[in-house]
Amino acid sequence: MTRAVALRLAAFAGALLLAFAGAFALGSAADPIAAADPAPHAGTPGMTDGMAGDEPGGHATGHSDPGAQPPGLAVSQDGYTLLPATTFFPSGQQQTLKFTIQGPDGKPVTQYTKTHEKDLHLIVVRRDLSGFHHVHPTRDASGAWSIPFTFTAGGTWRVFTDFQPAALGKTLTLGTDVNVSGLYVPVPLNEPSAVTSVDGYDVTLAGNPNAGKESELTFSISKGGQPVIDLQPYLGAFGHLVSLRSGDLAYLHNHPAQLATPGSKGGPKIQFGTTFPTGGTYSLFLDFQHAGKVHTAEFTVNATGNAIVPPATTAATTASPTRAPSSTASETPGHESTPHGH
Ligand SMILES: [Cu+2]
Repeated sequence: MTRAVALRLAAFAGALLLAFAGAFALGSAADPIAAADPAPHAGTPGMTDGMAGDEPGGHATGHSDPGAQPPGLAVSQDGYTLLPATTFFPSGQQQTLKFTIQGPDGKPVTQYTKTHEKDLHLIVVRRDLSGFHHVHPTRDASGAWSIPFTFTAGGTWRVFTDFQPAALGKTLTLGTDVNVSGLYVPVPLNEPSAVTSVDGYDVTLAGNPNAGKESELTFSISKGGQPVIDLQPYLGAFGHLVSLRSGDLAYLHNHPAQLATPGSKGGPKIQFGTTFPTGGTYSLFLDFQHAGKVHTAEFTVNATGNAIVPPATTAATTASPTRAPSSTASETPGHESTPHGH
C-alpha cells in the first residue's frame, strides 16, 4: 500500500469515525475515568553519549566508539534535558509547540553556538516516519523555545532538538515523544527506490549505503527533465539530510562537504558522506532550496552496502509521487514565519 492510498483510507476512516463519535461521546460522558485528562509522564531516561550528529562546516563522521548509541534516542544527555511544556496535543489545529533545554545547572539554556545558521533545529515526525517537518523555533529571553505548529493527524510523534550549547563542545540531539489525539492510521514506508518526486522536482539517489562506515550518497535534482543547476544555499548548505532509523528513530543529520556561500549556485548533484550506525531501514529527508522555496525529498533506504543505481531516464518516467502527510516543506510554518537570522 502506498502512502497516497493510505491517506485516502485515512480520510474514509475519518468519516466513519465521525459517525461513531456521537455514540462514543454519550458513553464517555457517563464515565469519569474515560473523561479524565491523562497524566503527563516522563520521557525515556538518559542514555549514553552518542555520535555527533551535526558538525559545523562538514558532515557527521561519527565517533568510532562501537558501543555508543546514535543521537536522538534520549530526552537527556550530558546534563542537558529537553523539557516540553506539554506532551499532549489535538490534531488538525495550530498549537504552540513550546519547550526548554534545561542545562546542567537546572536552568533553561540561553547561550548556544550556532550550527548551520541556527541556534536550534527542530525536527518533528510521526513515529511511523510520516509527516516530517524541519523547522526553526524562536527563543525568548527566559530560554523558552516556541513555534506555531499543526500536528496533522493523531498518533505518537517524535520531537527532536538538534543544537549545540555554548558551554559544550559538541552538538546534542535530544528527542521526546508527544501524544496527538485524533484518528491514527499508520502509514507504511515507501518501498526503497532510487527515484522520488516532490513539488514537481524529480530527485534521484545513487550510492552504497553501508552500515558502520561512511557511505557517499549522491542526490541529483531535475525539474521537467532539466537538471537544476541553480540550487540556492539554505542555512549555509545546498542540502540538509536527516536520516531516521526505522524502528527506533535514531537520528543522523548530514551536510554536504561542498561549501554554499551566499549567492552561490549548486546542483544538480548534492553529495553527502553518511555513516549509518547499523544495518536496517532508514527514511532519508533531503531539504533543498530552489527559486526561494524549500522542498523536502523523501527516500527509503536499506543500509546493506548494496549499490543504489537510479534508472538512466529518471526525469520523464517518474511515477506519481507517494507522499507523506504534510511533508511539503513549503507548507511548514517555521520555514515561512521565522526569520533565518538571529
Ligand atoms: Cu534546521
